[in-house]
Amino acid sequence: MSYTKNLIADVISKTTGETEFHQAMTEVFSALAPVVDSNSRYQEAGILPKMAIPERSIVFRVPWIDDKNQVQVNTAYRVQFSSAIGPYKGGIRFHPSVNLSILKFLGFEQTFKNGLTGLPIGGGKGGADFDPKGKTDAEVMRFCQSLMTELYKYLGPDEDVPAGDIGVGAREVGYMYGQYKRITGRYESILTGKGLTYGGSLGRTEATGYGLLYLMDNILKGVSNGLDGKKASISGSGNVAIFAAEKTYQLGGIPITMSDSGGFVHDPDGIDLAAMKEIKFVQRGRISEYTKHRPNAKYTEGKGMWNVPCDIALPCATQNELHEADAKALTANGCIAVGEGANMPCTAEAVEVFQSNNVIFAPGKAANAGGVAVSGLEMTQNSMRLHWTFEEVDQKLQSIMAGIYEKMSTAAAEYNMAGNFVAGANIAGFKKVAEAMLAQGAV
Ligand code: NDP
Ligand code: 2IT
Repeated sequence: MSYTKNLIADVISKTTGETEFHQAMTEVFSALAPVVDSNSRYQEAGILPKMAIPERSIVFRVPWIDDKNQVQVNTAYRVQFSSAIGPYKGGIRFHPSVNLSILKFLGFEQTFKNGLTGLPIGGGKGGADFDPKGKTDAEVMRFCQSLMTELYKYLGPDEDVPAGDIGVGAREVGYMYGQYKRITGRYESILTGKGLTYGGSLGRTEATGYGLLYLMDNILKGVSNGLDGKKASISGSGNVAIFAAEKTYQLGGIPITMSDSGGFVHDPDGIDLAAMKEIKFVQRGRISEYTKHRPNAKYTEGKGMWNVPCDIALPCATQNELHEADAKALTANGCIAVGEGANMPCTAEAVEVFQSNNVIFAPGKAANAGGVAVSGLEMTQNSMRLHWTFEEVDQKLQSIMAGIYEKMSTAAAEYNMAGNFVAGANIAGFKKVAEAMLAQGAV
């Protein structure tokens, strides 16, 4: 067996049950085979075996009191994966499905993603199996405060800087930031995605969705007239999905579907974003309510969204939401490009279908890197104690996404895999982190 195949088998055997982590690690290490086979330095210094284990994982309980004065308790985690190129950086997720495997997969991906941005940020991820759905603001606040009462020990502007992810947005970041400040008495950049009144960056809210579309536009300009007139199917209706839809319109495309965990809407005239923002950001409601605003749109409960014909597919909800059968349906219906707004939304089998049918495929670690990139820019502004305009941030985001396109294209071509952005993104992200690890000493 080859070096990477052996290593993948070894990691899997030592991390039983961590299926999401196995999936992410197998994809990356498989893509790296030509790099490590042709460069003995990486093998000699044990770079890959080290990358497969987080520098540190913290697991802790979060007790809190609900509105009925009952004690509740959740499990929370912070996986500090890699500090090779900067302080640990990556979001916090609140979702009942959260476990160590999911956070290890996310922290592992984040390490290479952050490497691709060109910014000095390491990789990490955290979260809790807390379900914010149906909780009052006061309950969410008490949960966030209790979580930070433990987590603050491990954070610092030069140590670990979390941000939002599924179930964590401006409200939660605000409550966590307030508690950190209350405990430590320090006003410092230990979270990004902060509110604009207390150190947040303009453009961070929009950054992941906007960045995704900047990257897709860059790619599509090489093969057609960019996004102009293209119908986009977008899953999810959270932070990433809504701003992906907004930038789709701005670049001349038409978003026609969106979803949540209950079902999806298909609006052939184009999604009404004002209505969607009202339902999701103001009312924190369900997507089924959308047809009250748009009688011509159709709501379908459950799955099946990827059967709607579209030109480009942008999965922006969660991991493993787009399966082999979905990929076959999209391909049969003429979809020409897929961009992962979420982290690992396409299964390995789905990716294989896209690649073998020459559907352009932009993997999450490149396509959704705009969010963490602007988080990096928020850290920079906090250090400088100044504030850039929206236009300045957006300009930097565009050039970072153009840089990612360039890096993944060049790396793929270097290993005779031109157009394979999975290989290109993994190789380019890996080299950045691996070279830093080598330079800092073998052990
Ligand atoms: P939000 O919580 O704002 O939105 C998540 C959306 O996905 C909601 O519509 C939610 O529906 C849906 N969803 C979540 N879990 C599931 C599930 N198990 N099954 C079906 N639908 C689900 O999160 P974000 O938009 O911030 O994150 C979306 C994805 O993008 C995640 O993969 C995240 O890791 C990734 N990402 C986020 C970045 C950011 O800056 N926020 C940066 C880079 C990547 P419902 O409300 O019904 O649960
Ligand atoms: O997956 C991701 O890149 C994020 N959730 C954003 C992380 C960040 O630190 O902004």
